[in-house]
Amino acid sequence: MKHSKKTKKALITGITGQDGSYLAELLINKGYEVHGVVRRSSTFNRQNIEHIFNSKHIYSHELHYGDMTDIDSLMRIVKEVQPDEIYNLAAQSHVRVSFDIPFYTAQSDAIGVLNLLEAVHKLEVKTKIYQASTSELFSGDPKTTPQNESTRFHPKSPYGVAKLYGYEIARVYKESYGMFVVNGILFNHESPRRAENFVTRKVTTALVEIRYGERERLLLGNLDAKRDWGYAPEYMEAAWMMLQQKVPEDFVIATGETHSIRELVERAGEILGFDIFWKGRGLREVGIDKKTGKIIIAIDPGYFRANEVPHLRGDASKARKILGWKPKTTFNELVKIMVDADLARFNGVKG
Ligand code: NAP
Ligand code: G4F
Repeated sequence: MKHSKKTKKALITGITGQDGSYLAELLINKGYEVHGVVRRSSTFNRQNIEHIFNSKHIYSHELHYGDMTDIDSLMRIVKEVQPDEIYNLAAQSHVRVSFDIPFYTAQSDAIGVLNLLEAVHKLEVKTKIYQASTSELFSGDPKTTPQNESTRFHPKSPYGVAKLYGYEIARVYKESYGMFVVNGILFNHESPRRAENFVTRKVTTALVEIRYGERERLLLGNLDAKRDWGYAPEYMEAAWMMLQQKVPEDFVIATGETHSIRELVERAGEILGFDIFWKGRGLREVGIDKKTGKIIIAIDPGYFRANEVPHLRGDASKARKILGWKPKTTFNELVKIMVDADLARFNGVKG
């Protein structure tokens, strides 16, 4: 890939993840030279970015081995790339898993942010930095919805607390050293590239398999939790917009709509021709397909969390006003996009 001298350079940590892959596409389309931090793993996990970097060539010039927990690697990469913009998307991003590995989550999601900020500060590289903050900073108490940039933080998980440190240390480096650092407080955003252990993708992949007789049942945790789900590529556009501002400011990015896990299951089921009704309560609740009378959803307490954020609904009016950003894809459209993609994948494999 040849690049002119004036081409802007971006460095994306977490480039192999859902958001990183969409952001890389977006920036390349805008004419950026895009670099990414990748981790070494024993099995190749670059399916989200293979089409961008042809990354089977392990020594791609744009992909740099590093880790958020290893400041030495971050200093080497920042020094070599000299980026105009850094998007810090890398994180142990699973809330439930953060209860199992709280120390590692703190290392990657809290100290990792400090490592990156300190690398940029020490190297005196003039760059703008985007920090991937989250609606998991909020308590999710229904009395505090909709949540905006002024809503009090009260995280409920090791993940949320680690991200709160990332949020605050980003602010401290901005205020102390005049660095351009912004926090994007993004509410849940999903896509066909979402990993299968997040609830949206878990539901869409499982219901497709049930529909085709490949499995009998989907086991879920808390069906009552409510989330504000948007479409991931649109949220990465917002992240880019935040770094194009003259003054660094934090923004909430959300749709303003909220839906329960139960509604998510019903909507995905409807697209696949199921007519699901619910029976029983608590751990005994089941989802039954009216047409066949079969139980296709059941509860597994293993998917419950030690502490839950029950109700998220964001207020993105600041982003609408200052960035001119607003969501385009509705909840129903999002679920349809994801079910259709899983159907295509399923039929591709089978066909
Ligand atoms: P994701 O799909 O889980 O991707 C996470 C990325 O971080 C992967 O590329 C992963 O690399 C990398 N990573 C994890 N630990 C790392 C470490 N120690 N060093 C270097 N890289 C590491 O997450 P996502 O959904 O794209 O989310 C992107 C960011 O936004 C995350 O920080 C997440 O916490 C935050 N966020 C997400 C949402 C959402 O709804 N998606 C909402 C708010 C905030 P491997 O591929 O090697 O594992
Ligand atoms: O899909 P989830 O695992 O996403 P969660 O916990 O909201 O976190 C995601 O969004 C955050 C932004 O708010 C990000 F910061 C974070 O990185 C991640 O991307 O769970 C959504 C809801 C939860 O209330 C959970 O208890 O679904 C509920 N749920 C019910 N059954 C389940 C399941 N979640 C998962 N993963 N698996 C279940 O079986």
